[in-house]
Amino acid sequence: MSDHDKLNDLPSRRTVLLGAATSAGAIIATSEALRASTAVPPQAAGAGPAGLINVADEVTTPDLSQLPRVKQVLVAPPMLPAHEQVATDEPKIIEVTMTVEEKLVTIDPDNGGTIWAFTYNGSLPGPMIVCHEGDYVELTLVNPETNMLEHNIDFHASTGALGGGGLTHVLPGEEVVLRWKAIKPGVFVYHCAPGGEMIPYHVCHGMSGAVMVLPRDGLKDAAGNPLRYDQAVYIGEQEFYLPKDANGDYVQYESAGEDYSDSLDAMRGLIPTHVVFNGAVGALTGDNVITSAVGKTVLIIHAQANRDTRPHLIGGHGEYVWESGSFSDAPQTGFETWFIRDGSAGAAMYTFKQPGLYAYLNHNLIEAVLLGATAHFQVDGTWNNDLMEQVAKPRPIRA
Ligand SMILES: [Cu+2]
Repeated sequence: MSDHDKLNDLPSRRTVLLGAATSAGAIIATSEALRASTAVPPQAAGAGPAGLINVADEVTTPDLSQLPRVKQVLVAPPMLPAHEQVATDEPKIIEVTMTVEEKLVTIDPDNGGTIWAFTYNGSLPGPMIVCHEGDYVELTLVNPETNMLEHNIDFHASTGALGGGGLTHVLPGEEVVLRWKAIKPGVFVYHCAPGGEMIPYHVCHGMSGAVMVLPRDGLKDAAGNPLRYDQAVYIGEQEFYLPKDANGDYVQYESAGEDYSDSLDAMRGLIPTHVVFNGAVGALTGDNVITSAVGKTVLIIHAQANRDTRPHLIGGHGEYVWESGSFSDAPQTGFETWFIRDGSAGAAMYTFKQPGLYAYLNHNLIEAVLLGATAHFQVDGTWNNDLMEQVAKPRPIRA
């Protein structure tokens, strides 16, 4: 099929959204499947929780009118929003806004790999939300009229209603407001989950992010001693399955959703073309290197919504690791490589002891080196020969 034919075969946005039966591409078929499979009305929030399947008739409504409200300004990874490690006040309602942007993103600058990504606030992955246990997160999720597809959000940090997925379906031109209480401290994934095949399609187009729920009194080791960080870094690992043409070149598409059928075919093979940190090969290396210094303690939050990964800091260690992401549990210590299960986030803390370049990567080295899952830390400081010294430079072998 030529590009021209492809375009002519694309359904209009309205028919896509309504799932109308037309001559149609795969998106329409899936949109219909979506409506049938989710069994959750898109406007559930407007009708109240009772509009959902299997929700109790009786609703307990708390009085939150006395709680302070704070707007959290979200930022793109690897940054985190400004936050306190130890809460200095009582629980509050944290207001955040995320706008869905469907946008053409370059995943692989060297080889022409692009994707019409689905993003929260335009970044891959979506921005991190930070709160404390007992706070409420109140999200306004905006799906602008200019978008093509329906989206929602499933917060693994939340409790009930498909993680909010059942209450947050928004069509282009709609917004929805969801509030959930952070009762579980830890780091967690969030992701889009519109239903059926659209779930992996959206997640594998970048639509995931992370939440950090800190204990009110901050992080602690197994003995209860405080653990504090000087800097926090948010690594969102995502894998992509970019369709290729008969020549092995990445296919370029004209609009969001046009790659639907090709993408599902590529995903069924379970072999990603790219495994990257923060949206692109090289997003955290070279000019984008993360800087630190000897003596600084860094907390690295690593999220992966769809695939297992094995973070490793070359030249350093996971001194404290919350491998499951739960801050209810004491961190384990002394990891060489740790494991992040798909659909979860974990956190590791390390204090730099030696200057130089550190690679932080997925220690499946094929994924790190050939597919992109590598970040770099450039650490300033004074070299300590007690820890390591090149005793003799490379020289001819002596007899
Ligand atoms: Cu989505």
